[in-house]
Amino acid sequence: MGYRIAVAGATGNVGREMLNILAERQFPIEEIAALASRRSKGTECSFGDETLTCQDIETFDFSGWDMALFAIGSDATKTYAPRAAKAGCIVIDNSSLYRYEPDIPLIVPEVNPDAVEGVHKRNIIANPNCSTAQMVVALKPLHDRATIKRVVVSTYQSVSGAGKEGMDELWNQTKGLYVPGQEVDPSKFTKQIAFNVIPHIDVFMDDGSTKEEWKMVAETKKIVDKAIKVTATCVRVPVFVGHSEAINIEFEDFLDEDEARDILREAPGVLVVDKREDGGYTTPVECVGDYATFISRIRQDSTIENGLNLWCVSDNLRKGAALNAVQIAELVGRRILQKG
Ligand code: 11C
Repeated sequence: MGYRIAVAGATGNVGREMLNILAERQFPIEEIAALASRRSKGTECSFGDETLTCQDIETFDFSGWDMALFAIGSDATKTYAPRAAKAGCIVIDNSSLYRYEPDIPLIVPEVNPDAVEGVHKRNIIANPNCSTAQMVVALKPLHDRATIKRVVVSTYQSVSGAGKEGMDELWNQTKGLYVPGQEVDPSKFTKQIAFNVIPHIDVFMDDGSTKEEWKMVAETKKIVDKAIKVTATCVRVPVFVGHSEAINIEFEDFLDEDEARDILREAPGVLVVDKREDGGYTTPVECVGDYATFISRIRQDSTIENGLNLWCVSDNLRKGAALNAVQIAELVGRRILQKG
């Protein structure tokens, strides 16, 4: 006995990873459908040893399907998610469209699994932004022990967060810088990304922050605790996959760095790599393809009363998107549908 699962956006960076991870984790599947826009209808994609042929999402009938994992962007989601939900199919949506609506659960299974009960209201569950997902996995166990008051985070986000076009731009621009006449102007990014960093992800807000920064604030509050104050600076870096974050945390109570390390070692979804020696920490290239959120450089911040610093790295296409969506599907299976 298994589930009938659809993956919408199966030809994109995140949709492909959703199929890979469903296969890797041997999700109990009775039938699987790969969906894409009409333009990609007929495109083949891999699901374990099988090859799936993409169907047109516009004409797909969601009735009788248990869950649909969406990775198609907010505009298309607005059209198709309500249709799927109305047909009785639970939508797990990777776009930002529904994340901030009070009657839509926003879930990181290691952090707020009980929120899944809220699925009954609209049949839709939102998946958080990649930079939030990895951060809250690290924050939650520390918050449970010492109550977080404030977080100051700076991100170093890979170009795959901007999709395949972002990855192509980094690749082509880097090559082009060495070949006279083949220079590549910025198009997906606002400035040169090759050998550069850009302190701008998503649109600007009225207060001068960017939407990416705003998302980290709003989503951390919704997932972990609305009392936590967060201030973020989000930066695009010339890395293909893997987001990194330097996180400074101020607690209500004192938390010793050794105890924090022990707590994080036991925390679900976390892998601590923290040796105070050359190479004793994780970098993005080492986290690609992994499920874990890696934590390194755990140390006291002696400039405030109860402060800690840490370095947090994860595969943004996996824990930041596809893996978290599949974990939500597993949670829905265990707690709501109970068919597997
Ligand atoms: C980036 N975090 O790195 C973004 C991508 O709200 O799901 C994911 C955007 C989102 O560009």
